[in-house]
Amino acid sequence: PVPKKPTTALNGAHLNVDYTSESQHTPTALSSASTPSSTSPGPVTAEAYFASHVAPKSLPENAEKIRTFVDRHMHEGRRVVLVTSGGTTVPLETLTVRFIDNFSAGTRGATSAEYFLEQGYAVIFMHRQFSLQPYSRHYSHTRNCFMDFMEADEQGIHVMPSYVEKMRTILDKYKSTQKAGTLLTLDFVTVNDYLFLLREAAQIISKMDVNAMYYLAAAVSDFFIPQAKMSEHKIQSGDGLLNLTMDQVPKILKPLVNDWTPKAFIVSFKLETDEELLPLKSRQALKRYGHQIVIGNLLTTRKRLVTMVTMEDVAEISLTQEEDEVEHIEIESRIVPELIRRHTEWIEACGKRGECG
Ligand code: PAZ
Repeated sequence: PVPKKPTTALNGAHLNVDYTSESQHTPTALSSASTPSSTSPGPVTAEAYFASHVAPKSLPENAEKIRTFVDRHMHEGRRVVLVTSGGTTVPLETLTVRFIDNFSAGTRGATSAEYFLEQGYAVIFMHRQFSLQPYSRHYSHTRNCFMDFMEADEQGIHVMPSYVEKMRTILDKYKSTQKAGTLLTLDFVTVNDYLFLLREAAQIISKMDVNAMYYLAAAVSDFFIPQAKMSEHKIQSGDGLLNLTMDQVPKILKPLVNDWTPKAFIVSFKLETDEELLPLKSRQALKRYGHQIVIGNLLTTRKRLVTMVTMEDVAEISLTQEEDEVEHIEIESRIVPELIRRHTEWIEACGKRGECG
C-alpha cells in the first residue's frame, strides 16, 4: 500500500498540499479545490485586508496620473467615469507560477468606454493587463486579428479596400481621443492590484469634488489566498492532490459607497449563471451597499440582455436577434446613454440638495 503523507501546511497557512497518492495523480496544481465551507470565518473587512497586504509598486505613479487627469478634465468641464474591466487573478505562489483566473476578456468594459468617450466623458479605464482596450478591441485577439484586414504588394502594406471604411471610422475616433487626452488607461493583474488601485482612485477622485460615475464591470475574484498564507516558491507537485482553502475577498462596494467616495454615482454589475438567482442577487447588492444602480446579466445572454435595477425601478435593455446577429448592434450602445441620462438626473437632483461632489 502507498503510504499517505501528512497534510503539509505551507507557511503555516490555509494552503494545504495533501498528498493522497504517491503515484496515481498527475502533478497538476488544481486537481481539487474546496467548495465554500459552513465553518469558514467569512470575509475579512476591507480595513483588515489593506492593513495586511502590500500595495502594488505602481500605485504612487498611478495615483499621480489620476490626479493630473481628473484635475485637467474637471477644469475643462468634462464629466469623469471610472470603468473597471476584465478579470482579476488570484496567485497561488508569491513568486507566481500558477494562478486562478476567470473568463472575462474585458469586452463590456472596453466597449462601454468607447461610448462614454463618444458622449464627452473623460474615461479612466482600469483594466486587466492585456485584456481588450477601447478601439484596438476591434482588431485584436484571435477573432479579429488586424493582419486579416491587410494585404501587401510592391507598393507596401494596405488595409484591404472592403475594410477601409470601418477601419477609418475607428481610427478617427482613436486618434481624436488620443489628441483630446480623454482616456487614461491603468492596468491591474491580481485581485490585490485591483483593490489597492480602486481604493486609491476613489479616494483621489472623491477629494477633487467631481461628479464622477463608477462603472464597475470587472469580474473580481471572490476568493483569494492571503499574502501571509501563500507559499513563496512554486508549489511542488509531490505527485499528489492539492487541496486549496481560500479566504473570501472583502466586499469593497461597502467602503467604496460609504467611505471612499460617498458622493459618487456608482453602477455595479452582477453576473450569475442561474437566471432564477439573478433578480434576487441584484436587488440584494443594491440594498446591501446602498449605491445607485446594479446591472444584472447572465453569462450566456450578457451580450443581448441586461437588467438595470435601482431602488425605484427595474428596466430591461435588450437586443433582438436581428439587431444582435445581423446588424451587430452592441448592447453597450444602449446601456451607456441610459446611464448618462440617469447620471444627469442624479447630478441635477443632488445639485438642488446641495450635496454634489
Ligand atoms: O468581459 P466580458 O464582456 O466578457 O464580461 C462582462 C462581465 C460579465 C464580466 C460584466 O458584465 C459583469 O457582470 N461584471 C461583474 C461580474 C461580477 O463580479 O458579478
